[in-house]
Amino acid sequence: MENIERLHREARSCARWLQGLDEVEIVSHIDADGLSTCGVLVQALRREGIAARIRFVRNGGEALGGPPDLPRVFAELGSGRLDDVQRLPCPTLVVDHHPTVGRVDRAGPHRVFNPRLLGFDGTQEISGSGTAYLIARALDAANADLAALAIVGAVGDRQDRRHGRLIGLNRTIVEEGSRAGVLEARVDLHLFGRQTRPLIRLLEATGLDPGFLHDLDIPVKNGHWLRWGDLAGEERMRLASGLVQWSLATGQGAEAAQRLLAEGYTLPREPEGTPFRDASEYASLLNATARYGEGQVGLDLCLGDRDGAYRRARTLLGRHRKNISAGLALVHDQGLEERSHFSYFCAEDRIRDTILGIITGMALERETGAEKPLVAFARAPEGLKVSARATPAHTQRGLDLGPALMRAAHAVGGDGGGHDIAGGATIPPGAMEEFLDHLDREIGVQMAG
Ligand SMILES: [Mn+2]
Repeated sequence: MENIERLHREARSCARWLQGLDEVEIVSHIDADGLSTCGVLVQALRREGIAARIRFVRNGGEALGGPPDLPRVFAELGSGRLDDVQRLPCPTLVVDHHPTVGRVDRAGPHRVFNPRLLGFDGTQEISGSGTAYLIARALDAANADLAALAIVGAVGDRQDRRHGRLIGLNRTIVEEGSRAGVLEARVDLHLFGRQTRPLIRLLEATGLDPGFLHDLDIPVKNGHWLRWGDLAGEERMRLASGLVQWSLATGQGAEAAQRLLAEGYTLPREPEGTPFRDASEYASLLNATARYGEGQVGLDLCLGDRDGAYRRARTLLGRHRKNISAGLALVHDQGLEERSHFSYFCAEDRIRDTILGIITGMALERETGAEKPLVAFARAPEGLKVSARATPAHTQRGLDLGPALMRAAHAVGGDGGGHDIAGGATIPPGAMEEFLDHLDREIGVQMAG
């Protein structure tokens, strides 16, 4: 049962816990949501005069290391290893939305703030950054401006995808951000790059050529290549309905057509024509930083640097995009292997482990038509990295990737977990075949039940 009053009470209690400190160490996860979580926390803490040291980590295991001389805040991780976290000699606060493993110790010096523990859906309704935002708001109502960054994290976690809009606690954050003048939500063409990409590039993602725009009498150039935001309202309507009709006419189904139109989130205080103005593009820019070992660049963006950090991030984004298309090409050329309940591929060292999840998600849509969940492997410093992605249709048939990955990983001496539609694991280098057997059995049991 969702318990909103208790959630806010716990947020206030965490706020008081933080207010009693002079300095904390924040260990931050390295995806867009992790960085946004960290960004919300750092800004809220600075406004309270609390200093924050930051460490970027790849997983919960790394977050457990480090010197225990400061109270430690876990930003968007830690839930999967509560017993280990609560054994640390320093006081800790876990701010997270991932499924919890282990018991919450309410007597000791440790705090766990995770909306899942109060019945909220951490996969669809609230992200790590949204969870951090609840604490920021409890610290000071003036922190409502941080709603914009909270929504960047939610969109980074693709929490808007299942319903075509953000729902639940995220919806409340959108409303608070709108009232604070930092967010606008409106139904829009759902193609990536609305703020920054020329229309003809935007269309490439659908497989259409520029002739399509010509047929609809949509201008593509006016001194410079026109972007979506440059079109008049009536032209946008014409293009959007043209795309929906095309989608239906080519037999992609009503669902695909509907996906073309979805709610988008604009950050009106950010400069036009920059990725910061669109939550989805902003999240992508963040992903291009910390996943390549440059977490500080991403955090600086979250803290408002639109100068040096932005220049660096643009270079990183170029590389990130190349890596993603190379990764997708690899999956396409190599093809997928089949198990009873999922497809899989092993990239060895040809896909960087930190972007394996992104590529797996995109390949799921492109390669399989999403008939089965997709599992991917790549070499990582600590073993073999596993990423798995599924669709809402799979979860409706009983699939829950997080627990399946955790059990299969534990069976081969690794560790894993995650959400129902997205999860990961790390296993010993030689354990792939054995892991595949376990995972097939686990998912088979879920889908049968
Ligand atoms: Mn997240």
